Amino acid sequence: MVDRQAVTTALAQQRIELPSWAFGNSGTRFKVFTQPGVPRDPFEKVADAGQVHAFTGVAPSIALHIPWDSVEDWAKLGQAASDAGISLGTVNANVFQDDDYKLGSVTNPDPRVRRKALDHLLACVDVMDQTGSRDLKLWFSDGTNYPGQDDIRARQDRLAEALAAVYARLGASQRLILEYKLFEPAFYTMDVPDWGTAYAHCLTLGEKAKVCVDTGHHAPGTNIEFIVAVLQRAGKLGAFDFNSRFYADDDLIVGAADPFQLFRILFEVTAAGGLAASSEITFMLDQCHNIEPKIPGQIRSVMNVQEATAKALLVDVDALGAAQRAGDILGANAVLMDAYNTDVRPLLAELRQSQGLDPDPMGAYARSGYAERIVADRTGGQQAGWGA
Ligand code: PSV
Ligand code: MN
Ligand code: MN
Repeated sequence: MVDRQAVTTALAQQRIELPSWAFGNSGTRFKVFTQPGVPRDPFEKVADAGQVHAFTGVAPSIALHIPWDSVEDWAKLGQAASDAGISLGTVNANVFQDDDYKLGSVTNPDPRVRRKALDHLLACVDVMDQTGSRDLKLWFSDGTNYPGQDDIRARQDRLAEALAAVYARLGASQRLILEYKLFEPAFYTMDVPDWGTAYAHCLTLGEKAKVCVDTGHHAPGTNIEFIVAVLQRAGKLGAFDFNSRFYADDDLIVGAADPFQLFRILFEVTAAGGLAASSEITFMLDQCHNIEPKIPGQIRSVMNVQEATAKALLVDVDALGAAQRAGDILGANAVLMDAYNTDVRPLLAELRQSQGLDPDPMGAYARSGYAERIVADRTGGQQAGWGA
């Protein structure tokens, strides 16, 4: 039997972190479509993220990308976040935008470029000291395009050296979260292409190093929930970058392309206690809203994660375990599918009402007038980061 009260409590405690870059203009390499009212600076991104939390109640922090979100006075940005009802979260480093990084950042054959990249990563930890952020999320665009272009093993050595230097700089409660990606921008080898490579580096580094699973960073057909289960079992699942993909790293709204996959992932997480108060998994979105409005896009994303989580929590794990032990393949599968096929929207609407929120976050935001206000107040909105 599923304990409904426990499900509601777990859902009420869920925390989803929003990416600052979701609020800025974004696009593909073909075109960035600008939208009226988008934030002109990090303060306005924080304000917009606060709206998502105000209407969903489960998105109380915003991840920053440095230098896209760099400000003179971090305390002031922290204050703006707290005024908006949220806090500053994960710091994402950026060692992929400078011309210097053509042949890589921390794995670049040129020691000068490697030093520059490492200095940026260390500067990000300085930022974390000021923002109170726990996590430094590292994604490297480093890799090669052609066989023979560089020495694969030497690049791993350079990567290990840089990671060790960053790890040594972390404070007692800070963590290094290493993100992997199969391909793009490098097309022959990425230096951190998969969870195995990320896991191996994190294992060498130590307890404070964990892996980030970006759901868009795998080959089509990859069983992501298996990766999640293995990492979580090893105590190495640090964070998610949630998004949807139809083809590659599409960064579309999470749960839009394959809600069943999202459910399967979240079932592995919840079944292994990943939603418990003691869990240290950060549930972050990593998305871009190229053509749809951004704040509603984020609200929808948060709701999609909530719905998949609710379904995952509704799995009758006792019945599932009994069926598994009995070798009842179809019975076990039916237990899982029963939960997945449950309409959890009424349950979530009730939960919101019990928290003093509108049961319909999308409608409530649309009625709030915030969208019209920012269009009137803000001119010349900022690009999310790419090409800015
Ligand atoms: C890279 O594709 C990535 O997923 C990393 O998380 C980056 O930091 C993020 O996208 C934003 O560019
Ligand atoms: Mn990502
Ligand atoms: Mn990505």
